[in-house]
Amino acid sequence: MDRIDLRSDTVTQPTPAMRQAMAKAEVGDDVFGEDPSINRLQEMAAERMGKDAGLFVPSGTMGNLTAVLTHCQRGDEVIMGDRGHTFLFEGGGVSALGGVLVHILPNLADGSLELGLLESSIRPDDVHQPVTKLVILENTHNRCGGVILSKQYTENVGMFVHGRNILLHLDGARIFNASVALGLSAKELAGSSDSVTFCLSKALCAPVGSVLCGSDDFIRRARRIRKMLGGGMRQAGVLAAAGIVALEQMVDRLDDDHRHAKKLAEGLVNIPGLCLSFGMPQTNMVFAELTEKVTKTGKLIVDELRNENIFIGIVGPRNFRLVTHYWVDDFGIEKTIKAMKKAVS
Ligand code: TLP
Repeated sequence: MDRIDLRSDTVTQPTPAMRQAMAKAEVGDDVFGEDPSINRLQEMAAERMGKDAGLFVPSGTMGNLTAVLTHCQRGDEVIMGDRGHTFLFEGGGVSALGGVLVHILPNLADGSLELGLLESSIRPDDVHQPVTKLVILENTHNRCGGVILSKQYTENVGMFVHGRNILLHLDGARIFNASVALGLSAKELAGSSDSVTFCLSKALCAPVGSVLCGSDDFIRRARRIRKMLGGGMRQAGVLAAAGIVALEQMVDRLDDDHRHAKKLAEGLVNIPGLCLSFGMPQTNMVFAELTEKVTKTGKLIVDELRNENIFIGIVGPRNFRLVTHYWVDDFGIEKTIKAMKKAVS
């Protein structure tokens, strides 16, 4: 029986085209800057993001950490959302490894940070206080429901911070989901950021890797930080080769994942005992929770589904996350809805 794995789009396996490209990849020593496949991927990535240059990193976490450590000195402060991935799920790396203070603001339901609050959070030029150096936004916003930040909002924040000598980093792990859903290029969505990370190994199906993009000077400095973090890889062109296929073949099809997420949400919302935590999905994530009437725990429901070879994420005692991706088809969605109905009722 085929497994249906909706825990995350990080579970995606490389496609046959990726495996072929990996087998044939031309490689070199990337610490010397001599891996042709990595160089090509970095150029493609920079072009897609509208930046001068790109840097291949093993993970989204390392991409964000490298960005923060490149932009900030020890003792500087970075403002980010309280539901942001960098705050919740990156092991506190920016503080532990970079000595950077984290200043959190509440994420609004649409994933944004309120501009008035941002304004009042910026530190005055005062020797007692840390220097506000950077703001981080996330698009799509994972823990706000896979919601999309608009081009206009990101541009507004960019203008706002640049007018105050502050930089903007965009965690665009799933920026292509936002781009496809809005019908805008990733470049348009990342335009006002000083740096952007996007992931190849989520819905784009590559096995490993993210790319950090920014100005030539930023990437030159980021390369040194990546090396310091142990992320300088050697013949990693075998990985970049899959990333190139990801960019060439896997972006336009993300609409299918979004359609599947809607179908899944429509099915789940009709099950008595379940409701959607953040309304109908905008991209590939469905968050659902048990209503008070249900006596079973979330864990029990997850275990019952697992017995049917269906894997879903648990993100709270009664809260679930289901993420659609290339390896889940219409049949998988229908089967998941049926199994949920059985488990919840
Ligand atoms: N997110 C993972 C988990 O860590 C929660 C997931 O399953 O969604 N930024 C965002 C917005 C992310 O969602 C993730 C991964 C990352 C960065 C980190 O990427 P990796 O896992 O490559 O370090």
